[in-house]
Amino acid sequence: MPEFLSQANLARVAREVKRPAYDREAIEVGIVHFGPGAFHRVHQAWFVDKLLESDRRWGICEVSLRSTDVRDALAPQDGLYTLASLDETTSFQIIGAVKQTRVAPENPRGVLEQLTAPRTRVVTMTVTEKGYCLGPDGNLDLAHADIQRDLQTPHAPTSLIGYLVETLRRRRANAAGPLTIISCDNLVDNGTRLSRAVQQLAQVRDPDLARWIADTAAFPRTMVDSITPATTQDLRERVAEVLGMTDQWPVQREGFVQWVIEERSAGDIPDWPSAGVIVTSDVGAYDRAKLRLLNGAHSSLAYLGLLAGHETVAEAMDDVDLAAFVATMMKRDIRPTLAAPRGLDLDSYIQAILKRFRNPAIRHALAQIAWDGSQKLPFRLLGTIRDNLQAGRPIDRLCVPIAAWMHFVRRKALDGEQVVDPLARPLFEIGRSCQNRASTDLLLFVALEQVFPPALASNELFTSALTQAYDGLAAGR
Ligand code: CS2
Repeated sequence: MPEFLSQANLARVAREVKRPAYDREAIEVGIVHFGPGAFHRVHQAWFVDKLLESDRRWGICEVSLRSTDVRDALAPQDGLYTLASLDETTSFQIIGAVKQTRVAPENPRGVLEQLTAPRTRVVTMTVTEKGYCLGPDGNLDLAHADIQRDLQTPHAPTSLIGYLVETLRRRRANAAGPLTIISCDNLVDNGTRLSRAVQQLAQVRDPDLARWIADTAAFPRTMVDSITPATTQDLRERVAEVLGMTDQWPVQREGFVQWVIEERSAGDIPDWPSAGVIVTSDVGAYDRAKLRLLNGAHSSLAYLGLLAGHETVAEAMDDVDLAAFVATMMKRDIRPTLAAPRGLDLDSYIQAILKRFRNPAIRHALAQIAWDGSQKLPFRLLGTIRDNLQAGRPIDRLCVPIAAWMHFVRRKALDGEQVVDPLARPLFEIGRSCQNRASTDLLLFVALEQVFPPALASNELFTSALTQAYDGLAAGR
């Protein structure tokens, strides 16, 4: 029988692997996190692991809104897992910050109990763009099926927003103390959007509650960054060898990791800077620079790279023409839309990102980045296109990855496959109707109001640049 990673086996883990430098028994839960995916576990949980070395009040209770997978993997391991940092140097570390993982549909009461406990003072989340149930105008989509359900049974919520509103209502009733609620998703102005969505649901339930939330809760904006390829069988085997025992769900990331949080809180919060988190009033500039440069380039490499037959980001970067195209787009088309955050030189930032994309120690699948294009493109590329149109700057290059996404959808449909995306169904139908010509296909795509705001969809400069890009790619193959 192979040994499993667990609290009891921790002392037997190979010496070179870093272990929690604190007494796990003494940790209290102070943070509830929604969305216990790999990104959370390599990023926020890693920062909290450091924090716990000096302050034991901030252990994490993870909440999954749907899947039982992470809980099933981590519960037998007492919440312990391995983080592999793969870069110029390689290191392995056991993270001990996760005290428990709960699955909301199985145990909604337990989740609400934890959220309303006076010791819980911070709620964080990585639920991806679609988890916020926002409509195309950035407001809460009150017609969304989950939000409708939360309006019908507000005391037994389903969605993230439903949970937050119900939590705040109960905390108010029980005088459980204020909450700082931190979105860690790649959305422009994530905290502002989250705050608005919570306000809007609360307003429908009880305007008094909405006012109280506005007065007492804090929703700082954040920028999160660390490239995190999904866990593979290879990683599991490598970790087992290094540890000398089995870890059911190790996670991996590059060496670089950054978390910037807006200086805004309600009540007690961790001493974030002591764990290496940057706390600033200037988060918007970081956020925009990262989303537009890194994520915009990532999505571009994903769709163009897949069309060219590449599998990973590093492979796409080895394609000299593709790498040059993306670098030029970053420097000439994206950079002019950005104000540099204090202390960050944008030219060096671009070079550093390109170097990170070339990291030979990780295999980051383009197919993973291609997920959820309908949700990601508005933040990553369409905002830049809008700004350039307004400023009279060219948008031709920026339309190429948008056209590549359309071809990606078309090709998948041709193979009879749906893309991974909340709009998978309509995209499949559109893809099937495509004829590989802009004159017939573009209209089908730009009619998707969730992706293309009407003002952009009807902009002639946009449609003509997109036409050229789409037909150019169609002619290419
Ligand atoms: C990637 C991001 O999967 C994706 O869409 O662009 O997850 C990216 O790796 C992170 O935002 C980097 O911080």
